[in-house]
Amino acid sequence: VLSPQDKANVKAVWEHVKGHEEVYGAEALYRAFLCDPQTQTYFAGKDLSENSAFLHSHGKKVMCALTNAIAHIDDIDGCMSKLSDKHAHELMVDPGNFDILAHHILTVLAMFLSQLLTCANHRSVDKFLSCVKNVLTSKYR
Ligand code: ZNH
Repeated sequence: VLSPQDKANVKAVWEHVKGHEEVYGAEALYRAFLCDPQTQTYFAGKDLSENSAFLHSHGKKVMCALTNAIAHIDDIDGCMSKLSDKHAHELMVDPGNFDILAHHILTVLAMFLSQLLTCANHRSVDKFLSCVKNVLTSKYR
């Protein structure tokens, strides 16, 4: 559960992510696909090479979904409900992959926003990404 302080920390960090969703998202996906090749299996037929159009468009979608979740941080469940259906019933992504992607998103935040990613902020964003994972994997049977 996110404390009021966690929510404030996540929002403070995300003020600096807004507007950069595409670049940060593409970098996080690129790293996930490179370091953890099993994540590629869900993207058969897509161009996953560095800076590909797909990495940019999909990275933007994923990060903008997080921006939206942070705008509705008291109702992450509600605002990600449709996305949760899609991941559970259509995409069927193994839940372990969410931890992998979260790790690479945090790495990218550390790269681009170094001083802002204090221990406290890192921990709060980590908790937030784990809430998102719980929502996106909650409808699995
Ligand atoms: Zn996911 C899709 C988000 C994780 C896989 N995604 C997607 C989208 C979004 C997202 C927004 C779009 C939708 C529509 O269009 O309708 N994701 C997300 C988030 C997360 C995720 C936020 C966390 C953080 N995913 C994930 C993972 C994986 C995935 C981990 C694996 C690895 N997704 C996916 C796929 C898809 C998606 C496969 C589809 C793509 C295409 O285009 O086809």
